Amino acid sequence: MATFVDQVTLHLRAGNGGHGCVSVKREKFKPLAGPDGGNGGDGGDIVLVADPQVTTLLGYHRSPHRTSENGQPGMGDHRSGTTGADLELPVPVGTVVRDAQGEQLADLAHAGMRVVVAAGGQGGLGNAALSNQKRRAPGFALLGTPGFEGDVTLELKTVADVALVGFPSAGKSSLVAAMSAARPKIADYPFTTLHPNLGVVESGQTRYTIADVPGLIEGASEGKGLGLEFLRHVERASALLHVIDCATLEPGRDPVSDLQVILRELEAYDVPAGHTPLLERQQLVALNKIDVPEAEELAEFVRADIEAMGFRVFEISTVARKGLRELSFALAEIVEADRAAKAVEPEPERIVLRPKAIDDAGFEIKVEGSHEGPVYRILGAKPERWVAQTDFRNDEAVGYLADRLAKLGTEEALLKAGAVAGATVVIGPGAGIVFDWEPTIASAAELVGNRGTDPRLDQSSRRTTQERRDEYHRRMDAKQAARDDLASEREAGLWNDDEGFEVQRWDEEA
Ligand SMILES: Nc1nc2c(ncn2[C@@H]2O[C@H](COP(=O)(O)OP(=O)(O)OP(=O)(O)O)[C@@H](O)[C@H]2O)c(=O)[nH]1
Ligand SMILES: [Mg+2]
Repeated sequence: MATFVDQVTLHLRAGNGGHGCVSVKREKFKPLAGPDGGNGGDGGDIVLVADPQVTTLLGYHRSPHRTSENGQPGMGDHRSGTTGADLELPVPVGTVVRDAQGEQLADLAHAGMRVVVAAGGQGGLGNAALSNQKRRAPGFALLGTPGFEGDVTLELKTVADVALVGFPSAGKSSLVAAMSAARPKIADYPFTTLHPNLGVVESGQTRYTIADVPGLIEGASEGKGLGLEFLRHVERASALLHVIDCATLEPGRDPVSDLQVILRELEAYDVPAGHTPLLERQQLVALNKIDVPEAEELAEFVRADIEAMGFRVFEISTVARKGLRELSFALAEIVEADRAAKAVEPEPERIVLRPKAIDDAGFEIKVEGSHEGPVYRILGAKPERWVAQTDFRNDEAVGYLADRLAKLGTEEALLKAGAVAGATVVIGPGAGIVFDWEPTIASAAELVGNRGTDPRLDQSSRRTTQERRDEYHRRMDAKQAARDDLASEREAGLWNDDEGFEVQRWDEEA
C-alpha cells in the first residue's frame, strides 16, 4: 500500500428513467382499440455499501467516475422498459459521505450499512397508464426523469483497528513498517509523521489494520505539538498500543512518566457521542528499541511497574524485529474479540438516503424582481419533477402538466402571491421552465375581486379588474381555439395511420 488515501471525490451519474411510450392498439375491424404504450423503467441507483473487506478508498481515487444503468423506454403492447441495474460501490467501514456542499449524508459506521448516494431517475408513464375514464386515448406519455448527477466526497475517518500512540520518535511508524507492508516515513526527528499511516497486518487467520498517530506531547490537548486533532482518525479503533521509547536520552523522560503523560492527554480527548472514550478501550504497551542494550535493561526494569498499572507489556525492537510476532498475535486476539462483540450489537436501522431531501408535500412561490416586472418562481420537488417528465413538443403533455400544477394548488398560490394573467412564472431553480401564466376557470372568479370592494375605488396603477378579466377571456378563447385545432389534427392523424400502430418513441437525447 503505497498511499493512504483518506479522502476522495466521486463523480456520479445515476441512470436516467426510460421514457413512457405512446402507442395505440389496433385490432382487426377495431382500429382504435385503446392506448397500450408501456411505462419506462426506472434508472439504477448508485449505492455505497460498507464492506469490511475493503480497507482503502484507493480504487476510487484512481477511477472516480461511476455510472449506473439507464432504465429502458416503454414499448407498445403494454410492454414496460426494463429497470436499470443499481451500481453497488463497496467502501471501507467508517467512510463518511458528504455532498458537494460538504453536508454529511451518512456515516457508514457498521458493516453492511448502505446509502443511496445517487438516485436513478423515474421511468415515465406510458399512455396506457395515463388513460382514464375522461382521458381515453392520451396522445402523450411522460418522459423519464434524469438520474442524479453530481459529486459526493468520501472521507475515511478511521479504518484502524489498532491505533499506535506515543511521543514523537518513539518508533510508531517504524512499527507500522515492521508489522505491515506499509512504508511510512521514518526519521530521527520529532513529528516525522504528519498524517496517520495505515498498515494491514496479517496475523494467523486475522487481518487487521494499524495506524500510527502523529506524535503526542505534554499539552497536546491544549494544542501543543500537532495537538490531538489526529485522534479523530482512531475514534473507532478497538485497541490502543502505547509505543514507548526506552532509548531516549532526553532529560526528564522515562517509560513510566511518558506513559502517564500520554494517558493524561488521551483522557482530555472527547470522542463523538456514541463512541467509547479512548481510555476505556483495550490498551497494550510496547517498550521499544530493546536492541539498544541500555534500553533493554530499562525495559526489564520498568516492566513490573507498568504491569502494575494494569497493562500487558511487550518488549520489542522494530530494528531487530524482536517481540513483534507475540505482539501481533495479542493485538489480533483483541481485535477478534471486539469484532465479535460488535457483530452481536443490534444492526443499526438500514439507512436509505436520497441525494436531495424530497419534500413531496408541497411547493413554495418566490417573487423575484426583474426589469420586466415580477417573476414568480415555483419551487418544489413535485412540480420540478413534473416539468422534467413533460415533453414540451407535445401540447397534450403540456396541458397535462398544467392540470397537475392546477391540482397541486399553484393557481391559487400564484394569485395569492399577486400574479396576474400574463405574469412570468418559472418552475424550478435557475433558468427553469418559463411560461406566461394563464389562470384557469376555477380560480378566475377570484379575479373579479372580493365581495364588498369596489374596483372603481382601486387607486393603484395596476390594470383594473375589468381589464384583467377581458384580457383573460381573450386568452382563454385563443387557448380553446388552439386546443380544438390540435384535437382535430390528432384525430386525423390517427385515422390515417396505415401502419397499424401509432408508436412514438423518444430516443435517449430527447
Ligand atoms: N535503535 C532503534 N531505533 C529505532 C527503533 N524503532 C525506531 N527507531 C528509530 O527511532 C526514530 C524514530 O522512528 P519513527 O518510526 O519515525 O518514530 P515515530 O514514533 O513515528 O515518530 P513521529 O512520527 O515523529 O511521531 C528513527 O530514527 C528510527 O530509526 C528500534 O527498535 N530500535
Ligand atoms: Mg512517525
